[in-house]
Amino acid sequence: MSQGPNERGILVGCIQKGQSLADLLESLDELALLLQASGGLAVGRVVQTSSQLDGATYVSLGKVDEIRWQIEAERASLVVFDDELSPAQARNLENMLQVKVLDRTQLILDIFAQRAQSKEGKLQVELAQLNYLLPRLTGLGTELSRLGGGIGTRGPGETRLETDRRRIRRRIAHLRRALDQVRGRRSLQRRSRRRGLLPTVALIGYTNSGKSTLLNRLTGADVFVEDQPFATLDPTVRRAVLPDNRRILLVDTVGFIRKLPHQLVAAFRATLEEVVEADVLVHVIDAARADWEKQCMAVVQVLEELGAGFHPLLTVFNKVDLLSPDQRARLRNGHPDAVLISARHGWGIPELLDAVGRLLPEPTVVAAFHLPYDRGDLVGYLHDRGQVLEEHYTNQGIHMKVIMPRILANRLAEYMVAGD
Ligand SMILES: Nc1nc2c(ncn2[C@@H]2O[C@H](COP(=O)(O)OP(=O)(O)OP(=O)(O)O)[C@@H](O)[C@H]2O)c(=O)[nH]1
Ligand SMILES: [Mg+2]
Repeated sequence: MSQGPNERGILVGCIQKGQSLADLLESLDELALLLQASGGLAVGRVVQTSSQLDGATYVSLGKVDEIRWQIEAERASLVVFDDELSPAQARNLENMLQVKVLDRTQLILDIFAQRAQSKEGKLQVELAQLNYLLPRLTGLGTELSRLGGGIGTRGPGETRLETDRRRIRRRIAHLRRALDQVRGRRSLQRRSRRRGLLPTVALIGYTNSGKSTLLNRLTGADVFVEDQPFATLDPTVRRAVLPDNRRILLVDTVGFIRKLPHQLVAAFRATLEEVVEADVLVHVIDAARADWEKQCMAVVQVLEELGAGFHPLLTVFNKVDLLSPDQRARLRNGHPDAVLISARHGWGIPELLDAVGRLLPEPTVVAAFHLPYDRGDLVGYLHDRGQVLEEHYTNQGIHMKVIMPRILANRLAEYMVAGD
């Protein structure tokens, strides 16, 4: 089977409503990187700027001719569309072009299929792939077998092509059950971590922004770092210590991307629960990219989709070693609440940790106090700063039991008595 390294692909993009040509070209640059990450090579581009789309082929018939011409000129074996194709469109295009036709979603799924390491990650990707393929199955299977394997056919791949829908449905049901089991175990693990009462900080951000580099820098971990999208798929959890000696758990997560396929957001929901359940999110931005603002918006959108839009969030501009002093000053002035760092060189790390510490919820304790009557002033203070559970006036003094921030309780250590 032609598992081509450097399978040669033609990229196709259409200007969407409200999109500029520059936006589209950026999106195609990213598509080229995705193709590269899945083992292929972008050898040509076709861009449709007019709105004369054809329902049956997505692009106009004139553009289909142009794609065919480029396939021949560049000896391409693959066409990748930047937008999601309907099952019928993919089928029509494949029949007309006689090469494999993929869309961005399938390409991302393919990369995920190659990279997933954990059992859960593998199950999630296969489930997402099958769910994506199921409606696209009629006839397509035989077409694809004829057109060979490689990009877009990995993962459940070859066996899928020969199976019928019924068997795929059975497989989907099986995957769901297996995932439920794995997830049950994971949430148990998470809960036992919770019991350790360590606050959790999740590193999130666009793919390739430097999250894993930062995790390694902060914890001395050795997480896989690479200049390519989706180096990280499975969340990694490590301990770290803040300057005030508070211990935290740091979670490295899968990177976000524009047009992140819904199937994947859904499939990775369990993994991304690490994000949703985190106490603080650290949004790592690649400040050296001209389009960091757009990447930022894509991240915020996914966060909202996950229901984590209102989490305490620290914005971190990474890779500032690649910026000029002027550019750095502009970022700093424009975003006074953000922290500028270079994960690679270790710049700005103490500031980052301080800022994280300020966002963490204050740990609270239940403390019991015995106050002599000459410190009656503290009664009001405890009512102000904590939630008073008990208050008794005795011959020896005032007994109080209060839920309050640990740091304040410690200041009154001389009046503290062993709680019950
Ligand atoms: N110049 C520079 N490069 C950096 C810095 N931080 C990370 N990089 C590089 O950026 C690339 C991506 O880094 P990763 O840490 O893998 O990024 P990530 O956000 O974990 O990426 P995914 O896991 O793919 O989402 C690597 O080539 C890093 O060496 C930095 O501060 N400065
Ligand atoms: Mg990573």
